[in-house]
Amino acid sequence: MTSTASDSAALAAPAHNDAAAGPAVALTIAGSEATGGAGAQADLKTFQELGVFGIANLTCIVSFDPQDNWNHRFVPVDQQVIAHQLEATTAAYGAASGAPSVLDTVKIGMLGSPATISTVAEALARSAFENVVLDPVLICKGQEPGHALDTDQALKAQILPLATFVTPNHFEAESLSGLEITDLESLKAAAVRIHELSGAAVLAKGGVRLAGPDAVDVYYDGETLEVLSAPKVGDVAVSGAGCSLAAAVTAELAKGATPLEAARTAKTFVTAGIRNRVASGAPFDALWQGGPR
Ligand code: PXL
Repeated sequence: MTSTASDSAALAAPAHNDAAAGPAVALTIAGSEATGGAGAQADLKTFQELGVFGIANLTCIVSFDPQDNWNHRFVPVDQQVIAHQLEATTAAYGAASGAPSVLDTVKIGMLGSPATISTVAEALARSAFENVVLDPVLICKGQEPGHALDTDQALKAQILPLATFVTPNHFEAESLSGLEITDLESLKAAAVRIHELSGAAVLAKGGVRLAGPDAVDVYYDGETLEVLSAPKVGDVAVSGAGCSLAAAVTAELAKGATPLEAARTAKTFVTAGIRNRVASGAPFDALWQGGPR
């Protein structure tokens, strides 16, 4: 089935929350991005905005360097500390607590090193998450390329097979699929290929990278292929758009939405956040998660 959805779809209210049981709960395993545009900060703001109790376990701390073209200064969190955060979170909210598990949905953002990928993969293997949303952050501006290659390979080998939903951007979709993406047809082919490789639902983002008046993304889950399209807002990517899109998918899945519903709501959420973006002294604006309000 092929269809086209526009951003006119209303944002879903957090209808899946059970008032007696409290809000849905979601975990993000992600890096801190100090200026608040991207990373765990964007994820938590998105969760809150969509009515989901958010938890962040930090993998690294990224501080842009205004003296060096805003490249990323990247500091990993100690492996033991990452493992401890995951232990605390799954003990408190997961099946390990003895109480009914309320945490069955996790988002994975920037991991940043092969060591962190192994630590997270081991923790995920011990837990039974129903929804594992992977934002396959492959490149961090300013990272040493050899190091980034190791990280890419480890992510593909150890985390991609665990994912139930993947949200690659243009560059990441080319890297994961091995295909060159120049237009909507090649974006569709890449989404299909990444599904075949991972078994996950795929939301491949063309964003501002494909020519034309619209920001076009492709959803594919093995049965349904849907093009999600919204008029472009400017030609420059906005900080936090990718993180917020994947976080919105995560929040919706945590509330019980289907993957396709989650993708549609996330697209609408991010489009509104880009329209209402926040300018700063950095050369890129940041998405405002309160945009739909
Ligand atoms: O937008 C990708 C991203 C994810 N996570 C962290 C980041 C960035 C980009 O800056 O810093 C921590």
